[in-house]
Amino acid sequence: RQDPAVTVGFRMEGNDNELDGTYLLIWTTTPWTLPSNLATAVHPDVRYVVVESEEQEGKRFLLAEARVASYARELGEEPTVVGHYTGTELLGTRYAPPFPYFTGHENAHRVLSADYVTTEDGTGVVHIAPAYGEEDKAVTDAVGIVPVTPVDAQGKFDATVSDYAGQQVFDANPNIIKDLKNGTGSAGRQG
Ligand code: VAL
Repeated sequence: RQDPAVTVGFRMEGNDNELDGTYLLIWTTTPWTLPSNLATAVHPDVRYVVVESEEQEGKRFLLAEARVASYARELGEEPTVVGHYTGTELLGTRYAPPFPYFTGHENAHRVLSADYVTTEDGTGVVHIAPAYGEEDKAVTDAVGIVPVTPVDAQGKFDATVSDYAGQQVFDANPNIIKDLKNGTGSAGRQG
């Protein structure tokens, strides 16, 4: 079965700088891994921008400069660029996870560096769930983040992920997408 791709904004906070309140845009083809998010990754040499979007009620979003045009439908044809960063400048930035199940997990929910991040698709920012991706795990191992594994041997969420407990991950996908859309973080895009 195929997973639907989705773009989601993670709210940056706790940085005491101008990035707080901006939504870090990630793109993933496995929405069911979002409850297990423990980090995000950028490429150190990629150029990122913060854009302010009238289409999104003046909210600010961070993504690779090279990917802004691909999001014209959601962010507008020419969203106002309010900040420029290299990936390196973003390293260590904190954000709130998309779901609250693993809030406070040690060393988690920061922007990390990964050389495999590209600007070929998505946003140039990778959602990291180490239990469900080999490359993801290498990145979190390097900074001492212990993976979380809230899916049982039958492919169902366990009680840790209370809202979807007992749901098969592929059945949970549409529910997760719907819940993220109702929150403030989503850029409201599928595909
Ligand atoms: N990093 C992958 C993704 O963005 C998974 C394995 C979490 O879909």
